[in-house]
Amino acid sequence: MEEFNEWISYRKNLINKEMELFLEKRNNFQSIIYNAINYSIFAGGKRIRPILTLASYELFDYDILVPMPFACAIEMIHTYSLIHDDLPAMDDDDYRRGNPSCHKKFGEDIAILAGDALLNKAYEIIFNINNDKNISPEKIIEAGRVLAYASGSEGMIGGQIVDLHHEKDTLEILEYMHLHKTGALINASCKVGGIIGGADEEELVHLDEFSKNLGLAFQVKDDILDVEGKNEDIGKPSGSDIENKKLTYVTLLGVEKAKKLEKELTEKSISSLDYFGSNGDCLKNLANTLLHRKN
Ligand code: GRG
Repeated sequence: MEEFNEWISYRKNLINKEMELFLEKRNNFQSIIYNAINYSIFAGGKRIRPILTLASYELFDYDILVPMPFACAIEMIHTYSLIHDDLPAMDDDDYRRGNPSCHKKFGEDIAILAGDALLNKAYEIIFNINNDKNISPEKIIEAGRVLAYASGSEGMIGGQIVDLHHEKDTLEILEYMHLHKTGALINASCKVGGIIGGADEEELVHLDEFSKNLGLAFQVKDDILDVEGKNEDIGKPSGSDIENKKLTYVTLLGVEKAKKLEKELTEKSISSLDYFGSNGDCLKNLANTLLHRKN
């Protein structure tokens, strides 16, 4: 366990160092945007999506610096979505990652632009990948296409629309919403790692199955943590879903059934990795770590 925690920390530190380079502050007329971006990116965050990208790549190759630009780009897209999700026009959350949310610290105008800037930076990083990484242009385009689709109106934004503007009263619609809102980027994180690593069609199908079930399990856990998590662990007051009368797996199923569902989904996701033999062990450990996480 200790060894696996080190495995995670090593990757998390590398991701943070690379993002620092990509997001270096500028001393110019628009320096405030760099302050806001850095504030939100480095406020904390588990870095689950970029770690999934690296770990999916590691099914095929060991040099994790190769998929690193994609891993950083994915974390930037994730952070942009959190900044925008916290805005008064959306979820109206005052806290994120244990700190005042971006708009609380910098104002709504800067928060909107910080989110937009992170989204653009993500694709700038991808288009800037040069030959020293030895990734073929075809792979870069395919991975970029998968990421853009997953972040857009048929993916994460689609799920956000369902959350904001659709009646949510059944397990079916709840699952649809989360497969898109939370699941799409988790799914893309794994597929991008696989694509850059050279996965064939069948290998991508197994990664797809793994990450879809993992994404749902992740969301069920998020709902459970909203009820059972400690404020200092989850970085915001617990019970906000109930206070905001949100439909969640917990409000729909109750805590015990939600826990059972999370375990089943995690087990299902892990079984998709059997295809990769012992190469899948790190991703399996990661899925189990997420099942037991505190935030
Ligand atoms: C505004 C375009 C747009 C989309 C918003 C992802 C999303 C869509 C909103 C986030 C709302 C939310 C809290 C969803 C629950 C699951 C989730 C994505 C939690 C946050 O991800 P973590 O736990 O966060 O990986 P850290 O801070 O660790 O990176």
